[in-house]
Amino acid sequence: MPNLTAPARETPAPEPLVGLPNIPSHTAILPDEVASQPLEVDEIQGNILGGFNKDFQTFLFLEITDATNFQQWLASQLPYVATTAEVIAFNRLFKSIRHRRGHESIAVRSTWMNIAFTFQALSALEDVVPGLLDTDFKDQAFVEGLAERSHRLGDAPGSPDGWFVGGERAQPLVIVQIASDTREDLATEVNRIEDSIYAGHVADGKCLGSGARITFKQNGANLPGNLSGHEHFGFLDGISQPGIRGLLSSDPRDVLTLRQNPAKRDQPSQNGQPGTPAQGKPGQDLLWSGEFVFGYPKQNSQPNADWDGPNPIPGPIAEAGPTWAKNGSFLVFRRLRQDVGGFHAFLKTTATNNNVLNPTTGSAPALVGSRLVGRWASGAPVLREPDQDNSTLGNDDCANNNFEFGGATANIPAPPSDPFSCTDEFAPPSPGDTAGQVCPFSAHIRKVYPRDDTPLQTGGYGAVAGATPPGCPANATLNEPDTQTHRLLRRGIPYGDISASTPTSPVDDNVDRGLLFFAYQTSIERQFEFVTRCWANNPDFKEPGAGVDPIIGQVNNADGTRTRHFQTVIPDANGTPQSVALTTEKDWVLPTGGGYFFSPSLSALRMLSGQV
Ligand code: N7H
Repeated sequence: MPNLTAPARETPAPEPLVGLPNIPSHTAILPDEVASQPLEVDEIQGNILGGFNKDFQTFLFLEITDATNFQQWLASQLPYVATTAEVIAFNRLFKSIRHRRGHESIAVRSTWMNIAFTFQALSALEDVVPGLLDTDFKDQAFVEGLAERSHRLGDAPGSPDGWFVGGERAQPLVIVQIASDTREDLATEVNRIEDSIYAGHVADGKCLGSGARITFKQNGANLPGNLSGHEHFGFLDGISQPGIRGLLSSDPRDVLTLRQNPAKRDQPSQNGQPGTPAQGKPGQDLLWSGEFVFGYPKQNSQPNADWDGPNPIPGPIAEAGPTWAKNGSFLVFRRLRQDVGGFHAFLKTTATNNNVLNPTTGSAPALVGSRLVGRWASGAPVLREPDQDNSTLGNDDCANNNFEFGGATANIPAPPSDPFSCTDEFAPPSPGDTAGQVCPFSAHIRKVYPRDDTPLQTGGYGAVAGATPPGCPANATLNEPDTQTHRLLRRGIPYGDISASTPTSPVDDNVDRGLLFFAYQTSIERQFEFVTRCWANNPDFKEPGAGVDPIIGQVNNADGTRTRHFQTVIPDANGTPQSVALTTEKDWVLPTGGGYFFSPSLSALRMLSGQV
């Protein structure tokens, strides 16, 4: 059942069944955006741009055993594959009903299915789809697969052997993603799909196998009660996502991401034209859709590119290699086990060892946690609320992402009329934090998306000479146009039972629980792998000696240990920031499965199933 008591914390969504309004959040768009073709939302699978956003999800992993039979099975499933058009229409209807009622309801509910393939699975279909891979995929990470690349990501020695799924190199894996508002509807759809795989199907009067076997089944679910929307360590997740430029139809008001930040929209541009929108929600920079879907323009990564206004110019079209990959996207999956008790124990010990006091809330371990993540458990960013958690701020999507690390971010005054426009007048302002005194350079959200950060020291990428991880830029300068080419569209969901552990009372119960990390992108090398290797695992990013990301950073030291170091900044009893060097032998986030997949368009799926 949906959480009927959960507050509607989001700004309103457009009503799907009435005409598009002539208001700023819908109209202020770039000439280039209008000129480029609308997004082919009937072609793009629904979880990519729409986002399933469902409380209950199951993932079936299939191995292709017989390509001919599999093709026919796939053909039988095509009508069930959800499109972006369907998912966005539903999400808008759901949100507008929730907004009017003030809480969630069961007025509408839906169940979705999507499907994606490893390179090896596509190779297994080549015999029945001649010429399928005549043109190479350009992304070497996708071609090699996650199991082959696991060591580059810092995974523990022995990985990926023993993983629950995806540990075998060159395994032709298919992932079927099923998502629903209720446990019951999810079970019905999963049963239907499992039956079709076990029973096969009838063609020409003959009973054929499905050509696939289920090798692994993984359930995921939104956590219950107060932890709804949070991951197992206790932090609200899914707050910050890239905004995406592009239209859903030929109507120039029909924007995919509403432009809800008047401060980044309504000021006139240099040529006197209406303002150029640079953000969706406040802090949500708008990126060209080719960063996430093939066949559309990417970001312009030139260091001096005017990427966020007044006249941003798109980069080249995102091309996967094969032309049939248009409207598809790469999907990275990592099954990440979380040691919740171990993480909480570290927060508590660190607070005790460093005499951390938190006079306002009394929870010193929670304060340490906020410095390791960059947000408080409620989602409130430490840059806007350094001393204590603030759930009003954390729950408000007009305010909880409106900050930068470099400069100050002004509060947004109440807009005159547009109901979709944001204000965050109520929240503390963000002064920025160039020196990393409030949100340390090692904090998870600063590591994985440094926003407007530039190096403090000249002459490099924040890396110590000679210590840059292989394949990462040694002498490049961190700049925002480039940063925006390393973004991820995250679609993760927790798995496993909740833990009784809290930062003040850690409990180590040895239960398998964690995050099913999913992210869409058009380059696994430049996006997921780059963020992991060059930022999260790089102890000298963004400044020498910053240390690894305390949440997901992984290291294999020359002496065979996995000891991790990171520098954080914790206010002392007087509120003065003190720099603290922290060390741990533990990984709190441990990869236990995964894969690199390609999520094809609807017409590519028809082609793969022999329908054209
Ligand atoms: Fe992270 N956490 O609970 O600490 N993440 N993450 N992540 N993460 C984010 O803004 C977490 C992981 C990103 O735009 C938040 O949605 C945990 C991987 C990115 O400001 C929290 C795990 C990778 C962002 C967590 C985990 C990333 C982000 C703040 C593993 C990529 C957006 C909430 C178990 C390689 C940053 C939010 C931005 C945010 C946590 C994994 C990347 C609380 C527990 C593997 C890009």
